[in-house]
Amino acid sequence: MLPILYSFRRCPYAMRARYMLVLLGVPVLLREVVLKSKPEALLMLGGRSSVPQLVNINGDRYPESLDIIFWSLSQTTDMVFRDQLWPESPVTRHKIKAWIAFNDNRFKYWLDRYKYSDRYPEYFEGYYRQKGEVFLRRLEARLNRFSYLLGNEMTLVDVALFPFIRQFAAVDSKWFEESGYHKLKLWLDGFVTSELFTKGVMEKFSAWEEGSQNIVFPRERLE
Ligand SMILES: N[C@@H](CCC(=O)N[C@@H](CS)C(=O)NCC(=O)O)C(=O)O
Repeated sequence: MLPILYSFRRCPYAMRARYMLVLLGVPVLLREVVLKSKPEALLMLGGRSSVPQLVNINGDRYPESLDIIFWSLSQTTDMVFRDQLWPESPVTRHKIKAWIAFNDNRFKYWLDRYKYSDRYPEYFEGYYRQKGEVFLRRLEARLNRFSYLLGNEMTLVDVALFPFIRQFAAVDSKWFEESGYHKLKLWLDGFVTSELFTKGVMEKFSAWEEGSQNIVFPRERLE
């Protein structure tokens, strides 16, 4: 028996959780959810029914992407890699949390408005994009100094943020391609063009329903 992960392929929160599972080779049973018709098994957990959510074999519940990310770290035996992704230093940990909080609370707000500007007619799409670009500029400045956001090695902050930047870039990919965020484009490409992402994290599965065959995720360890 393996833990169960409720996921939605295109959700950036679910994407970052799945990325960690693939990166660390931590297996779960994946249940692909259709947000408009969530399965009874997910609703029956009670409380929030957002995805991703993980329920381990003891019935412990991890209701947020970050909970799942930290759970996946607790499952790996590769201590060197674990320490790289989530370094011991309290200062670094504080920075990682602060960047993720800014992304999830502030940037996501403008990302949603930029992506669905027709639903927020108070302003034009360009206005929302400019608001989001405040964050893009900060990321670009970091990446002008290092290959990753906190140095020359990937940490949790890179994993947690890239699915949101991917979404922002995809709203108007021509604009993003032609923009001056050169380092950010390279950083994002490094994630989204990797086999780990295209074949592992983004593998397509049919919606889960009671009685569906178990899907072990990730299917295989991808380097
Ligand atoms: N803070 C949550 C956010 C998860 C979230 O908002 N997921 C969206 C899909 S991207 C969702 O499930 N929306 C439907 C709902 O909230 O019922 C996390 O980090 O996991």
